[in-house]
Parts: sequence; C-alpha cells; structure tokens
Amino acid sequence: MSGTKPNLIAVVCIAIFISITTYSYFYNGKFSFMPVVKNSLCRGIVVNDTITPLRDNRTFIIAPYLDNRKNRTTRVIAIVHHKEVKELYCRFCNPSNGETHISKAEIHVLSERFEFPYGATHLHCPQPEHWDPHYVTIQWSPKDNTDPLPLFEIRNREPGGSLVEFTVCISTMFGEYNNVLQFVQSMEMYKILGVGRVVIYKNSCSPLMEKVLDFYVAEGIVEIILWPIELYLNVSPHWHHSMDPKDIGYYGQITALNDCVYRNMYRSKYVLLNDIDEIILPIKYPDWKSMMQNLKTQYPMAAVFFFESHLFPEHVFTPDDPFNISSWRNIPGTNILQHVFREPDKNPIENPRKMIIDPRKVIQQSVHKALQAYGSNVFVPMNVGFLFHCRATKQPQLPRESLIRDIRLWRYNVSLVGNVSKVLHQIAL
Ligand SMILES: *[C@@H]1O[C@H](CO)[C@@H](O)[C@H](O)[C@H]1NC(C)=O
Ligand SMILES: *[C@@H]1O[C@H](CO)[C@@H](O)[C@H](O)[C@H]1NC(C)=O
Ligand SMILES: *[C@@H]1O[C@H](CO)[C@@H](O)[C@H](O)[C@H]1NC(C)=O
Ligand SMILES: *[C@@H]1O[C@H](CO)[C@@H](O)[C@H](O)[C@H]1NC(C)=O
Ligand SMILES: *[C@@H]1O[C@H](CO)[C@@H](O)[C@H](O)[C@H]1NC(C)=O
Ligand SMILES: CC(=O)N[C@H]1CO[C@H](CO)[C@@H](O)[C@@H]1O
Repeated sequence: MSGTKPNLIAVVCIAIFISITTYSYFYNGKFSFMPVVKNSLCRGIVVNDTITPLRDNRTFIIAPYLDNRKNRTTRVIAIVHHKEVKELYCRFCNPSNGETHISKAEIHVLSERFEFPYGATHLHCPQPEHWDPHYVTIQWSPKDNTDPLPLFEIRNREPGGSLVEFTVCISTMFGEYNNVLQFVQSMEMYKILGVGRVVIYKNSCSPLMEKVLDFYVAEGIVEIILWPIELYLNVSPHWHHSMDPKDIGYYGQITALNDCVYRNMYRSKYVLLNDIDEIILPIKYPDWKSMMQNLKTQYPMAAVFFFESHLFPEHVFTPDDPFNISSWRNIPGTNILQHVFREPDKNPIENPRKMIIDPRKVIQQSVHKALQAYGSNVFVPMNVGFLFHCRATKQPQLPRESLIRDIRLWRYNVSLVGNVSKVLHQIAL
C-alpha cells in the first residue's frame, strides 16, 4: 500500500505539469484548438476558432482569405489595437521543401472605428510568387520563428460549398437574445423572399432561442459562427465610443460583416447585410430574385444596392389588429404584423440604409456602406423596395398622428402566418 502512493503522486504531478505547460504554451489557454501536426517541414497548429488572440493580446485573427481580384494577396480579417499594433508579418511555409516566405503585412484598420481603440482590420500579405500557400501564420517580427505558431487556413482558394442566390449576414446575436417570435418571423420572411442561407455570428442567446437555432441549422438554412469576442475584449453594445468607452463597438459587428462578405464571396450571388429585426421588403416585385434581376439589368456595374431604413416602433399597435394570433401569444418576442405604423423621415438627416451587395465586388464593408468596392452604389427608391425595421423607438415623444400607416408587410400575411405557425408547431414551442 505505502509503495503505490508515491507512484500515484508522481503520476499526478507529471499530469499536472503537462497540462500546465500545454495550457500556458497555447496562448493563455484562451482558445480551444484542433492540433494538426503538419508534415515535419512546416510545423504548426491549425487553428479552427473564429477569433484567435496572438500573444501580444492586441491582435486578434479571424480568418485569412485569398484575394486574387487585383493582386494576388492573402487578406486576413482581424481586429487590432489601432495605435499599439505597428507591424505584423505573414509567414508562409512551403510543405514541399520547408522553405518559408515572410512578408510584411500592410495593416489597414478600417476607417469606421467610431473612436474605439480596437477596430476591424484587413492585413494584406503579399503571397509567395512561385507557389500557392494553403496556410499562413501571423507573427510580430520578420525573423523566422521555430516555435510551432498557429496556422490559419487560407479560405476562398477554391470555390466551395453550394452556391445560393441570397445570403443574409446577421452580425451579431448577443445579450442572451430571446426575441423568438420576431426571429422566426424574420426567418420565414427571408425564406418567402428567397434566402438560401442565413449566417449568424452568435455571441449569446437564450436556451429557447438555442432550440430555434438548432431547428434552422437542421433545416440547412442557418449557419452559426460562434463569436465569443467578450473573452478577449471589453465589448460595448453601443456603436460609438462616446456612448460607452470600451475596447470595441457593437460586439465587433463590422469585423463580423467583413468576415461574412469574404466567407460568402464565392458561395452566394448576393449578400444582404442587415440585422435580425430588419427585412428588405421588395415593393415593386414579389421577391428578391425578380427585384435584383431588374436592378442588375438597370445597373450592371453596381456593387452595392442601398435600401432606406424605416422604423416601425414596437410600442405602437394597430387598432384594427387582425394578426393577434392566439397560438403565438405565449411565444416571447415581438409580432411584427402588429406594427404597421412607421416613423416619418427625419429631415434633414437622411434615413439610414442597409444593403444588398455583390460580394465579389466589395473590398471593405461597414454597417451602412461599403468602404471600398469595385463598383458603384445604387440608391433603390422606396417604391421598388425598402427596409422594414421593427424595434423600440429612439423617438418616443413622436405624436401618434405623425406616424404613417404602412401595411405593405401585410401583403405577405397569408404565407407568413402559415409558415410561422408551422415552424412554431414543429419546434414544439
Ligand atoms: C474546423 O471547423 C469546420 C467547421 O466547423 C470543420 O468542417 C473542419 O473539419 C474543422 N477542422 C478541423 C481541423 O477541426
Ligand atoms: C494577455 O492577457 C492575459 C490574460 O488576459 C494575460 O495573462 C497576459 O499576461 C497578457 N499578455 C500580454 C503580453 O499582455
Ligand atoms: C498591385 O501591385 C502593384 C505592384 O506591386 C502595385 O503598384 C499596385 O498598387 C497593387 N495594386 C493593388 C490594388 O494593391
Ligand atoms: C391579443 O388578444 C388577447 C385576447 O383577446 C388580448 O388579451 C391581448 O391584449 C391582445 N394583444 C394585443 C397586442 O392586442
Ligand atoms: C392578407 O393577404 C391577403 C392576400 O395577399 C390579402 O387579400 C388580405 O387583404 C391580407 N390581409 C390583410 C389584413 O391585409
Ligand atoms: C418554407 C415554407 O414552408 N414556405 C411556405 C410558406 O407558405 C406558402 C403559402 O402557404 C407556401 O406555398 C410555402 O411553401
């Protein structure tokens, strides 16, 4: 008996030692990873997380994408501290001979940072000329490094996944999101209008919402990208630093949008960049496909199609309420069919806009515009389409008489009510 104890203690000690060294070795143990031992010539750890901190804690890598639209570069979507990160290097290792190619990254912090210290960033890595890398490592010095650093797989090297007509990018679901009824209504509206895929950058949601997401993932419409940004940065739920002086605004929304554009560049003909409480409603046409076919014929060189946002305050109900549906009453969330009064245009401030883009023509994306694109902007008139936005108002003082009754959403009432009820029944809510 007494002889086995020291052995046991030794085994436990060795186990603890191994776990501590492994833990501290891999970046504070902050990310889980899939270690894939590459061939011995190019060592490294293939990282498979959405957000990977580098050891400086000032640089966070999302994903690299091959961009061969102008010069063949590896474009890395990242988040960096706009002042403290001064240089970064991209290291490519050729698996056939172990040769490394190290190039200095151009660091482009996007202009719309809204005074937060951290911002969405594109790193441009010139590629090696004579071979085609599959992975890239980002490091802080031009010196070669023999440590096995994280390897990021370069995406968009080959067209992959099924091509769909329309993808909606939802950046970012946060704050234990539980607006289940409005979520299901938006999803069913997107489906009626022609969506092929909805990509959701998920930070947090309620257990009930989790069930709903599982349903749509199983249906094949929703793709979830985990977005645990609060593990690395102090995030603000507001868009401007002056409203909440944290590290980065709106849960890193702009970074998620840029990732979504590149992720869907060759998987989707068009990408819609709007929030889950927003629906781009075609007015002149029954669906997105016929609307975009017409707009594309009119404006073949366009990269971005803007839709004016109109707010339908969720505290204002329709008096003649035909859509107070009994089976929906115990589902948490807003019933958009009950809110058909929109706020008047705010003059002289122009209405905010959201957009449908051709992802192959966009270079840098922000929330209300593309910051760089190979193509023009089109401002779609209200009678062709607009953005229905149902949420809490920012102007509660507006008198009821100033609101405009606008029931154009109701055109879809028959399919929407039927499809939403069917889904709620299938999820067994
Ligand atoms: C990384 O994640 C993707 C999607 O979740 C999966 O398809 C792929 O197999 C993963 N790769 C590794 C190396 O785990
Ligand atoms: C990075 O952050 C972790 C914890 O958040 C801390 O332990 C570590 O010292 C930091 N590293 C640097 C270089 O600041
Ligand atoms: C492409 O590369 C050339 C030569 O290196 C450079 O002059 C040019 O500015 C680059 N174009 C873009 C769009 O980066
Ligand atoms: C919907 O109908 C129920 C039952 O008639 C009523 O209690 C509830 O106030 C109605 N809700 C709205 C928003 O009108
Ligand atoms: C619901 O849609 C149908 C068919 O489009 C339409 O005839 C009906 O008027 C709509 N209901 C309301 C209340 O607008
Ligand atoms: C996805 C789905 O179920 N769509 C249905 C919505 O409702 C219309 C009209 O009832 C059906 O034709 C669709 O198939």
